[in-house]
Amino acid sequence: RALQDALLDGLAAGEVALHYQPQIELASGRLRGVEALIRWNHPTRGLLAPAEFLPAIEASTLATRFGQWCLDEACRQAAAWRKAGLPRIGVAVNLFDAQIRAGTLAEVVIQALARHRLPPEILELEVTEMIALADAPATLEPLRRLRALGVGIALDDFGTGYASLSTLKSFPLTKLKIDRGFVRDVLHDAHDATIVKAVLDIGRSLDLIVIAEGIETPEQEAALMGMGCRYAQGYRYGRPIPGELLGLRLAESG
Ligand code: G
Ligand code: G
Ligand code: MN
Ligand code: NA
Repeated sequence: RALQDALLDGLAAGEVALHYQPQIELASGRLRGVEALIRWNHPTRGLLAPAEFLPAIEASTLATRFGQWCLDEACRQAAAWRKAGLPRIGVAVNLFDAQIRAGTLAEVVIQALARHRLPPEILELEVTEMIALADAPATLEPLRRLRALGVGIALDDFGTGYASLSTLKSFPLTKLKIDRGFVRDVLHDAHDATIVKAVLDIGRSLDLIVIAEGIETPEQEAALMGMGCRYAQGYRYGRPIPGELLGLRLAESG
């Protein structure tokens, strides 16, 4: 309760922010998109990562409120980059499970896009396997509707949960994100390498984009490229940074 009150106060006081992590097209090295990641500039404790406060949001009615804020803030930032004439990139926003269960997701997303005059194609929603598993009509309908408008749908941390291949087929997906747990030891662990190859195969078969998360070294990058992976995200290409700084990087990337 205390943490939740503090979070609401922090949100009202402008202490909550989104940072943006680059997503790269490996062949060209170009910045193609960013993932928005929530941060809390706590007045006394400093910059807090999601692990320290996200559980308090997920376990409460705050999820729809913060989820809506994230969508609006990411759209505001994307519109600001566009107005500044910067190269056009996609913006991925993580969803809370509760945002989908709330039943208003499609309206919330459509309104955020309209408010900032953005085409649906620039937005991507990241969902977890837990969401994808609950393949109830109430979950699928809003995502299908958004997908039909052109919004991208990425399955986050793929491989760590229980999404079945038939779920993948019926779910309105555009992208698989290979969990960084499989990327970390891909050079030394034959099982991890096999899993990464399998995900890339599934992506090819189902016509989904596959992006590897957590790439930190040139060796990991080379291994993933050798397996046919075309997109990557990780500290090798940049940590999550504030929107103004990401804008400077976009300007340099011309
Ligand atoms: O950088 P990192 O510590 O930023 O993020 C940890 C986890 O927190 C991510 O895996 C992601 O699932 C979750 N997360 C980060 N930002 C958001 C957000 O804005 N909304 C939701 N729902 N989850 C987020
Ligand atoms: O939504 P998701 O769970 O995928 O959030 C990504 C998380 O992974 C964030 O916490 C982000 O800071 C973290 N992350 C991104 N790139 C790297 C990386 O190269 N190495 C490590 N260790 N963590 C990363
Ligand atoms: Mn994510
Ligand atoms: Na992830």
